[in-house]
Amino acid sequence: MSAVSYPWPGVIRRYAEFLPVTAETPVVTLLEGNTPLIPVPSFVAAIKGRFDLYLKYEALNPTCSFKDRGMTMAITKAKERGAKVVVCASTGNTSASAAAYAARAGLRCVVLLPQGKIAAGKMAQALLHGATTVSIEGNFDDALRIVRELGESGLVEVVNSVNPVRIEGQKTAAFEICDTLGDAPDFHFLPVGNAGNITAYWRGFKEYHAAEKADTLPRMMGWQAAGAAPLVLGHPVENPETVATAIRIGNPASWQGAMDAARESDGRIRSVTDEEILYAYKLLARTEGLMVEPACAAALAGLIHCVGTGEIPDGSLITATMTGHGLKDPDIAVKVAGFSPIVVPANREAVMAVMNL
Ligand code: AN7
Repeated sequence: MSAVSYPWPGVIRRYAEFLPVTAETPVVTLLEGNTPLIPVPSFVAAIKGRFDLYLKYEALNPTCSFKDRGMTMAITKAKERGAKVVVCASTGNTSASAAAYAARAGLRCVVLLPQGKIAAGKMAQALLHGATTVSIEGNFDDALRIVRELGESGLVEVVNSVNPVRIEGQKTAAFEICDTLGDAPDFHFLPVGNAGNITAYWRGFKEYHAAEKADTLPRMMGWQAAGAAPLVLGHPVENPETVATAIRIGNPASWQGAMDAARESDGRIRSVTDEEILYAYKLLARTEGLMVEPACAAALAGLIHCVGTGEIPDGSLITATMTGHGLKDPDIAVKVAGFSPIVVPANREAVMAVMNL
């Protein structure tokens, strides 16, 4: 094989000094990270904002979600420890990422998914990468409980974010935002489900600040779906429901991390309705040509909410994480688009007739 030079080495090698790895660690990477921070001025204009908004477009990771940042760490450490089998519970993205990185590493992967509540693309990923794919007759919280029990057996390596190295990998997204902007933003918006990511971002921003690579710290603004908002309600939700299946979680593992992030940063954790989520989802697609998962749109709906309440000072610098690609869930995209292809006979006149020129 001829030598190829990779300008981007993946998040572990890029940020090794901030991660629990050594020169001997057998890095398993798909060259995740280095995702674009995309300005979205038309979206801002449409929501009558007077600030700068950049979207950290995590859809461009190898398995099309932010989970790859934590998974490169989790699978690398599993390999380092000599594990043979990795296991996770998932609303879909964690399982897609675990399946892919396990395939890369030559490890067996078992994923536990809530039956009937996984977007089609995510299910396809787990199956194609060869993970043993188990549908639980229950929700994500049930699946995570079982995974924790399996972890206690010592026979398998748990790669959910209860495994602390997942959070370590995910914090690199905050580093990248600071590296791109030259400092931290004023506010960072993101969706919250199992609450690992908000925990990770806050850790990342704090570590970069402590290392004097950023002068400021952002206010952390986390958004749950109204039907799955345990952190807002202050107690677990037994039967979480939302169109944003990625964040259909009633008892987040990183509960304390999320609350600490909001409190320490003078941020907020609030909820938005499914209607608000789908409005923001469609508005971003129409104004900017960016397709994200409904879960991501919870963060955008939250921003729209804050424009309404006047909480965002004019001229603020805002970032928001778009955690996963809209193509993961084509069914909801087709539904929200609100129309079907127009079928016509195969001639120019017929096409002209429907063009309304
Ligand atoms: C697109 O895949 O929990 O608050 O099992 O897929 O760190 O959980 C996914 C979560 C946001 C919430 N956006 O992040 C899983 C899973 C998308 C997601 C979240 C998820 P956390």
